[in-house]
Amino acid sequence: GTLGVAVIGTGRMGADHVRRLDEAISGARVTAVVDIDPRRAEAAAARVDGCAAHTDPAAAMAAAGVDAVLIASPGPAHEEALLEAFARGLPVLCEKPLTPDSASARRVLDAETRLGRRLVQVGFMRRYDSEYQRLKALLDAGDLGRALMLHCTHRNVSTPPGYTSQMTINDSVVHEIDATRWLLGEEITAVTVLRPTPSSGAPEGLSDPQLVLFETEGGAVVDVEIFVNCGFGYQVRCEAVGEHGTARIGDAHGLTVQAAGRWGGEIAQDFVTRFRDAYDREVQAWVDAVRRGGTAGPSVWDGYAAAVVCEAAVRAQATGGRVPVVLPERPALYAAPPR
Ligand code: ISE
Repeated sequence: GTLGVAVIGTGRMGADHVRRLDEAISGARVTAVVDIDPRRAEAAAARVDGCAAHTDPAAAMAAAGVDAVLIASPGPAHEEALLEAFARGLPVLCEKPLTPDSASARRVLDAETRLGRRLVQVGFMRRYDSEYQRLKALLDAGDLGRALMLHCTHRNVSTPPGYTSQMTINDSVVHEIDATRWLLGEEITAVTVLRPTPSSGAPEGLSDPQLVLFETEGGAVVDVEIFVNCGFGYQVRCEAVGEHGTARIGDAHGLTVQAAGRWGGEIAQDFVTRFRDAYDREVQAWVDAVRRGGTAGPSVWDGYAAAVVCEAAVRAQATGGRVPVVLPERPALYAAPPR
């Protein structure tokens, strides 16, 4: 039957997911929404027929007609919601980051391991972007030989008030952490962060841009330019350098116009636009897997590993040095590819 989904958190991503589930996804229906702000919850619920508004995640999960949970609240609220969903055996799509630090991510990992079955897909949506998927297929096919380096660019127009240098890692670079692990099929083993003199367009106290370097198990090196107040657009690019050639995605050459002696195109202004298709495919894949009784996509292990790398990166940022990443052994639950 149709999957009844409770959406927890109706901020920017949560509200977009409510709209997505309502308009673009087949096989699911939003039956409940939750927000600590009752007016915001009511406003989101009013958009969907038969959708109830709640302020308490546990009450929403206990409500009739709720078969699965989409967590889109701020990161610090994720752990409690995840543990509540585990207690009820409800499948979850959890927006990134899984949790804000490795200790809490570890508690979630241990809880799911004790449960003995995977209930969570983590919202690393780049894995569902068609360009990323083509790059991954090309690397897996081996035509470029072994991947030696990735050059990544991650730019945002501007940051909201309160955005800190640590958030550039935990909220933004976390995507390159997951993309690196996924594209190369290897864990990250060390992180270094370089901080050029900040742009005059950056808010006081924010290190922007930064250059983040990862080393991987197989000896690949990855550089990430993170520039979150670039002012001109939202850009995510990745070039893989292999032994026999290179491949590059994210140039957004969908449409170029040549007129009046110039050529050019548009640059997206935000991630909701740039990754719209990826979000659609991500949520549809989740709904399909859950309706088949399974789980798919990035796991709690992926969310945990990303949290450990983020912590190392924040330390590297503060010390200016190279910080090794130490991961425990991957539990058997996460060894096999999910159904
Ligand atoms: C935001 O939270 C995201 O997840 C976006 O994908 C990322 O590009 C942006 O920098 C983050 O703030």
